[in-house]
Amino acid sequence: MNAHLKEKVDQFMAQVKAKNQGEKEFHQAVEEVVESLIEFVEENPKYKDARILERMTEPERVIIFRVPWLDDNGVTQVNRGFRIEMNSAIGPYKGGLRFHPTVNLGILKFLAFEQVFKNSLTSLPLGGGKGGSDFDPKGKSDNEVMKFCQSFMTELFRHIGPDTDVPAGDIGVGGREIGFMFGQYKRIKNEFTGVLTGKGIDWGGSLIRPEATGYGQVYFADEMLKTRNDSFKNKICVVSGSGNVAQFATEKVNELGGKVVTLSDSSGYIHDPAGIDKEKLEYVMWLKNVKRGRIKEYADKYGCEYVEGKTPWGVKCDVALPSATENELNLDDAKTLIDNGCFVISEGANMPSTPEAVEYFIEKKVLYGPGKAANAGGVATSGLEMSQNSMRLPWGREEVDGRLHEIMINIHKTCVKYGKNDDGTINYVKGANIGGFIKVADAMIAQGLV
Ligand code: NDP
Ligand code: 2IT
Repeated sequence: MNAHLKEKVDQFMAQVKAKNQGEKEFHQAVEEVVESLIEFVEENPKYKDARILERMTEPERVIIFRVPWLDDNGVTQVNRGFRIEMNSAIGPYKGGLRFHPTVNLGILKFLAFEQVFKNSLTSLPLGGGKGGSDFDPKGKSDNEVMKFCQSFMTELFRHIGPDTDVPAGDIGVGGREIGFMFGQYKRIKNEFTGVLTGKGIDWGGSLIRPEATGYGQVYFADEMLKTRNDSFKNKICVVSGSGNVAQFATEKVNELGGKVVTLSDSSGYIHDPAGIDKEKLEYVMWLKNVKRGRIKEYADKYGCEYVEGKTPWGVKCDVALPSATENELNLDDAKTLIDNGCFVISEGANMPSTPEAVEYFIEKKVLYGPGKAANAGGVATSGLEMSQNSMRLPWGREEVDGRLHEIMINIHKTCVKYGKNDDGTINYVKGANIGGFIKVADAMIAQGLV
């Protein structure tokens, strides 16, 4: 970037930081996008004159509320609830809810900001939002989780709706939590509508929604591999996390002939050089979704290595699939991965790589698919769930999976269109940011000063 553009970015970021103090993940997400877009915006005065970047970095609405609930000992607990309604230029606000003790305003604003670009890339009519709470589901009984979810929805219900804002899952929010929240919404409103996605299959959910983020992440990686006439066949893959995204990324890698050798949680990682096959993955799903245990138990059961307190990036691989959380992969990890021969990174998590790691991947010209492109399959399939809810007509598994696959192929095409370098390599970060921006920006201009 030349000095003039760098100065523009610095000026813009100084304002963002002054207005959003202490929200470091939000600053990080905005800076990456603005660095990608500044040249494009400078070259297209309509965006500059309408101050689109200034408007896109200001949420349309932020809701913060108290969530009181009674634990199993009859003791009153108080958590904080949030919903960031970031941008509704191209559709109702759409994005997940995260329940994790680290949740705060800055984290949710970064996630909501990323969501706007991601949702635009899906080509479906979805605006961007995100929400959640600092509630920690770990160690809570089903009854406590239900009490919390009911209290959370008792306030959230008045701000959402099938044509207004449609939340879904994220970290700490899966089928169980969506069920409790949907039940409470329906009870308060006396309406059975598609107000949440990720619902159970017998009550308005879509087939393939649970699988969609991990499957999409692997479909995207597969498209990147194809640009080098390569495939997943016999590729060694390192996956972080062991939740929803990691589980179904592993399933799809196995289907495409690759081998996943690691999984992790916030305590450490397991390394199974023999590969996490179908049967072992079934055990992981039971361990994490039913027993709600720790990944260490996998190593105890299958007699493989468990490394406490570390991320898996030191394990030699061809493909890395970060699928746990933000900033889980730093510059040292990026160097280690590439030194070990890794040449594909497809992000299932949101912003898992630090800015220095991203810069290194781009400099080394490896196949690096940023989260807002690579993990868009989840929200895209949520969009398909909304369509089915509106029609009151469910699609079959193959129909949904086929649409998901096609959407991921098209997102890859968009990244190529806007991110192709002069030497023919692809900067997927630039491609995703410009590709996601244009539709939202043009819609904002068409709708006037809103
Ligand atoms: P889950 O709650 O199902 O799983 C999260 C996994 O990540 C767990 O293994 C968890 O370990 C680990 N993890 C969470 N926080 C941390 C942390 N601070 N440090 C280390 N490990 C951590 O969530 P999902 O699989 O749904 O989400 C994973 C990522 O994918 C997130 O970044 C999310 O935003 C993103 N994403 C999710 C989508 C979806 O459809 N679910 C769609 C698009 C992106 P532990 O159990 O120890 O906490
Ligand atoms: O980060 C994400 O895209 C999600 N957590 C999924 C959002 C959704 O509405 O399905």
